[in-house]
Amino acid sequence: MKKALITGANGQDASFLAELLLQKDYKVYGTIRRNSVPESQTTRISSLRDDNKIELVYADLVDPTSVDAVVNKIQPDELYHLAAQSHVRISFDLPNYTTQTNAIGTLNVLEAVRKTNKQIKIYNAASSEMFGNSFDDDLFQRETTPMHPVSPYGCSKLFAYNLCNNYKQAYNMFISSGILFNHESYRRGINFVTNKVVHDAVQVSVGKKTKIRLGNLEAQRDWGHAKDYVKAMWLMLQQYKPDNFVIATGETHSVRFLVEYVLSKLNLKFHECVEIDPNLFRPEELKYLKGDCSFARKSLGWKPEYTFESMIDEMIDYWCTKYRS
Ligand code: G4F
Repeated sequence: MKKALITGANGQDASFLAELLLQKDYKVYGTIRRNSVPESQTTRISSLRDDNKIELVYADLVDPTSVDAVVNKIQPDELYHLAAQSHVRISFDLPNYTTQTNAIGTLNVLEAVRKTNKQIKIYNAASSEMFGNSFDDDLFQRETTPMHPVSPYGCSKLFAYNLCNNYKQAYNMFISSGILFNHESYRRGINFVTNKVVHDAVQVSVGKKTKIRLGNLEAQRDWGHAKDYVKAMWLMLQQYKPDNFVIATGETHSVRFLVEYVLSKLNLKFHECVEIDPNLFRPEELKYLKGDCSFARKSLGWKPEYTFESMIDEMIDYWCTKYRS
């Protein structure tokens, strides 16, 4: 039985990945941090936890002794490094914490593996936020597009990405980074724009709320489904040699389009319920993302199954079931 260790076990991606790995008969371990409200700490994996399908261990990325201890104790075949401070807007409020967690935290993971067993295969969660406002002449971002991040989050992820490339070469380690574009689902935190719009719009439709407060509506994103994207993570670690892969849909939509789509599905009027809140704008904004995942399609045989519409429709159904029953 293969052993997988997932850092950041309660995240959206970790929950889908754990389910996938369990279907594939892995023994799955996940790290969680100490939290003053433990009862909300494992909400996304509560069913896996209740059935003892996932084993949780305490570790904090910024505490290297804890990371070393966990890697040493579990000796996984595959390590999926997903834990991060993943909110871009919040990274401007918590730049030091974001950098410590995402950049130095990744260093701590790499060092733990290097010292324990260099045969452990590592998946590193990189991000399209690393590109910043940079794209190729054909308006796509791909593995070779220059990276000029525009947020503390993006900078921290680029540090981690470069470090992974360095450790791969210097120590001959198996480290693959997935440059994942935005990926969503009903399990997304409701302070990310897709789930916020759907959640709040459903609340407006049932009279629990009157307004949806939003920031920049003109930003464009390439939104895919997290369930599709965790399949790509697993495929990356089944290859003969490590590499870095853009994972995206190749379609882009503005936040405005997302809002209009959701409101039309719920028969709500834009001018009646959307309010712009200047506090939700970022000091610097990444304006446009559209990923070319040809390399992943060709070498991993990966492609997204969900469309933008089927993903958002699933999210609408989820929140309608919750609030209308
Ligand atoms: O949903 P978002 O917060 O996602 P963002 O910033 O693109 O980052 C996500 O994707 C990255 C991949 O590129 C990940 F690495 C990262 O961890 C995260 O998962 O915002 C999307 C867009 C932005 O342009 C933002 O300015 O929506 C705009 N927006 C407008 N109003 C809003 C809001 N974003 C949020 N979170 N909340 C708003 O009210």
